[in-house]
Amino acid sequence: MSRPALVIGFAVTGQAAARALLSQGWRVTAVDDGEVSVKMERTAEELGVELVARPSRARLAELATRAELVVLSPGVPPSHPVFALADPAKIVAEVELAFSLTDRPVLAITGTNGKTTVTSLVTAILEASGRKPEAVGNIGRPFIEAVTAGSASLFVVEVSSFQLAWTKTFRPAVSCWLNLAADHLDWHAGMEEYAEAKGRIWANQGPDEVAVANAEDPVVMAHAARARARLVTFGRVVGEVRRQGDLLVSLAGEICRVDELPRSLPHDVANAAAASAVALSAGASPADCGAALRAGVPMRHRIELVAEQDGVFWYDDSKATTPSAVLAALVGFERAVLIAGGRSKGLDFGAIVSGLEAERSAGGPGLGRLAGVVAIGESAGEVVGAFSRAGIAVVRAASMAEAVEAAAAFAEPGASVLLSPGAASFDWYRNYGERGDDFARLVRRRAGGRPGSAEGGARWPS
Ligand code: UMA
Repeated sequence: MSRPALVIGFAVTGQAAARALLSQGWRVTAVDDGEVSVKMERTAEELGVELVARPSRARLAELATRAELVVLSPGVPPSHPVFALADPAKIVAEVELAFSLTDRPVLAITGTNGKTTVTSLVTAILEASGRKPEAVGNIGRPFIEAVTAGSASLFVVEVSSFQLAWTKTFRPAVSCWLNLAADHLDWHAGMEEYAEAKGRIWANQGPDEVAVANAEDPVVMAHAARARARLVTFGRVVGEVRRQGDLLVSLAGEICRVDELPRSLPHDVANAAAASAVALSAGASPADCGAALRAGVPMRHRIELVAEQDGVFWYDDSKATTPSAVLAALVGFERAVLIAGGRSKGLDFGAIVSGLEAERSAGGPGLGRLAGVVAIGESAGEVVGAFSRAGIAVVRAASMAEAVEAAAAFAEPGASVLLSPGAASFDWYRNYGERGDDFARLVRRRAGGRPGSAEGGARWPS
């Protein structure tokens, strides 16, 4: 008789976890608290999974008590009733289950901003070094699917705080924590709990493993001091891998010239240094790092030029779902119209204003970078409040089409329009990709179908 497992959430990860469990001989029941589509029902039926839609507490209690293993999808919040109903020893995050099923090396990347970029860069560097890595996790393909159905020789896992919060044995060969800024405060109880969750990326490592930390982030470094793994640091100007004059350097030697990177905004340099620190720790050479970093990796929805019309450049930065990511993007523009807002994650848009004010105090253009702001989505009111208090012209738009028109009205020739929402997309869209695609489609239609020069390669601000 096969042992019963319960999967919480039956979308991308839940379905992959169910497949993996079935292949290991488990009997799988899945619950989903959201809208269960016909497609989900059909998948469950094909797999032989019992799918329970929106279970009552009593039904969930029955399933949780019966199950010998409870597997969490990454998006299951700490407030989910299963935590009160199941034996904590039986609860496992998908990332941990996947880790337990492979003996191939695992490298893990977490952080508030830049995770996907660094995961992609590390993968590209390892490819340049002749390895066969696969980028998995938050970036797209569930880790659990790749370990059971892939042929990679090692995994580069982009892992969110949601997943790390529940790990007990996750012990990557190299674990990197990029940075910490406010995010997911709708999910975590506060910044401290959010940082604790991220810090778990090092919790189970020992002296044979490597902890890669951002030397310029005090919270990251405070947690790194507690790590038992060998510490490797990176930063824009401080750390073992860092910028030194015109060069990106490491203790193992010179990596490349900074002006050889496809773009060299401060956060690009930090990401390149982080990716090099991880890849060097996993056996790549400085030359491998240089080769991959010079080539860059195409990143959709991250300050991606979608069109140029009448001297105005239109950029899709839909991936920026935190105010800190918006700020990192804005400092790359001399003059921009910002389109911001969406589903709130409990974050403060005022952080963009205070970040620009701080830049002004340090001699930069600061708020002068903003030609205007268009507020969208559920948090439009918060966006209006934050920017109008700072004396910036703000208008509200009720749809993306309206937002594009409003931004065009603000934009003088030579300026850029930047969709960089600083919030989640789920108020108007299914995900940030769909939001960016809709923006790009509307912009291109307005520009008469003339694509931006980014389509054949990157064209970046400054
Ligand atoms: N669900 C429940 N109960 C809950 C919460 C969710 O039943 O309390 C159900 C939903 O109704 C839905 C399913 O669970 O049917 C969704 O599961 P999920 O939210 O874990 O999402 P997946 O589709 O499995 O996608 C996840 C990651 N999503 C999250 O972490 C929220 C994807 O990251 C990842 O690409 C995918 O696994 C493959 O590994 C996306 C993301 O938004 C990009 N990540 C967050 C971010 O980047 O900020 C962390």
